[in-house]
Amino acid sequence: MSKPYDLAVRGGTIVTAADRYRADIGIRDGRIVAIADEISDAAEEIDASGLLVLPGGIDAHVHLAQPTSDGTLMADDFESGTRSAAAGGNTTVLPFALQIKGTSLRACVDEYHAKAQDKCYTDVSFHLIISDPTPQVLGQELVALVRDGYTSFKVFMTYDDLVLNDAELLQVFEVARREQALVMVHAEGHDAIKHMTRTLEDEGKTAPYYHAEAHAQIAEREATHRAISHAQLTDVPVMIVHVSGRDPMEQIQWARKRGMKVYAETCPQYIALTKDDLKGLNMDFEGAKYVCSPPPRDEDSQKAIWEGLRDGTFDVFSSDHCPFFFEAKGEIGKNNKKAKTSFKWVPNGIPGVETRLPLLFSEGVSKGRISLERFVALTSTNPARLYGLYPQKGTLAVGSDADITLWDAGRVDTIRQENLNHGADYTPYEGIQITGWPVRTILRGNTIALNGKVVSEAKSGRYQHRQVSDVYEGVVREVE
Ligand code: DUC
Ligand code: ZN
Ligand code: ZN
Repeated sequence: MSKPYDLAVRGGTIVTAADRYRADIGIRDGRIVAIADEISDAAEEIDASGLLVLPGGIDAHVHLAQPTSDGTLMADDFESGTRSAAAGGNTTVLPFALQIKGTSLRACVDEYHAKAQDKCYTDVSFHLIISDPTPQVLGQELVALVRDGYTSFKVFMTYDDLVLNDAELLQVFEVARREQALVMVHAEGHDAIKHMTRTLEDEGKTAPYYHAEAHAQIAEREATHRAISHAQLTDVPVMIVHVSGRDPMEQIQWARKRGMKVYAETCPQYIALTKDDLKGLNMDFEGAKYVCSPPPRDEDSQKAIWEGLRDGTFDVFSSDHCPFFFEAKGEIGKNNKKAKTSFKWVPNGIPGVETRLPLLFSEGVSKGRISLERFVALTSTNPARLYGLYPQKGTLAVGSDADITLWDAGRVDTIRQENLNHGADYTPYEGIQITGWPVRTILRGNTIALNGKVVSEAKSGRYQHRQVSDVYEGVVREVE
């Protein structure tokens, strides 16, 4: 007679965003069907004794196989990017389907699906990027896409080929409110950055390090406030992504005190790097390895970010994985411009999907800065709630997908490029010692990664159509 469970995860300590307890998990047809003191009647068992049993990581901000304005190839496609994600303890990732200016949003989404088809080790779901909010896009395409389950989209306040002006931002926000989509905002002031870039170049300051000065925190603070003001005018919830330090955080706190629904994300680069990393070895091109936007700041900002991770200013901790080959950082393909002549040509972005969870676990949980429950909230439960995947994803409960990551809280190892699975040829986190590693990643009941390596032959990741974000229902935030 067949057994009641396909798989049992036995003997571990379950941790959710709300609690932790000792129990076994019973799984059938890819879902959790029982959580009990003892589950022994399974076709297969995984011994999790001595391990923590967490919901699979959800990385809500990654860039894979995304077209770039200068033709630079991203270092990860869906295959290598999701392999890397799985090895790093993730079961779902959310990359961006980017609208190329002058083209149909729907066509871009279809093309992006074609790139992902049969290539994914983890589950995936797409945010949209709106770069060209024409009446056709705002009135028809976006409305239909949100209704089809693309319930979040990103807008940019900088970059020549992506920036929306204030009138466009307001129009897009109106559509988001009407259709109940969550708007994600890249908040950096375009004109301020351009001005700073020109000034620095005129002074001969062209090394990668000056990227950090051009993308000043003041420009981020200003844009964050402007985005919040637009959200207030249009009465729409917003998510400020990749917040880098104290100044923009204060704007977010200012808005929340006034009852506004402003949500916030931060990333590993803002706890593990500073702008000094952009100096490289001696203000040389090595610094390009750390060029991302917003850039890493200083130690006071890192301190502020930790406060925000603890006190609930931040809802989500994502990687902003945006990988380029080091060589590509120095050589811009299509325009044949040499990035070595100015920081402004260096592609913005660094890899991090595989190291996000270990870095926050080690620097946060192992060092006593945040609790395990808060770790789960920031890296799995809140992303699931905010982006319409909960409770199918983001928790361990009867009825949820059996997306589970086992953690060895005592395992000590050092981040090394040679051990990573991403496509990039370097990691900005080389040499950082990590205490606490994901040792097994289980997607819908099947082990996809073991000890940092993908073990499943099948690329069994599925596309996830999403529900409306919980922000339209009410509460997301759980604060310690
Ligand atoms: N914004 C991102 O979200 N990722 C990489 C580059 C950028 O500007
Ligand atoms: Zn961005
Ligand atoms: Zn990003």
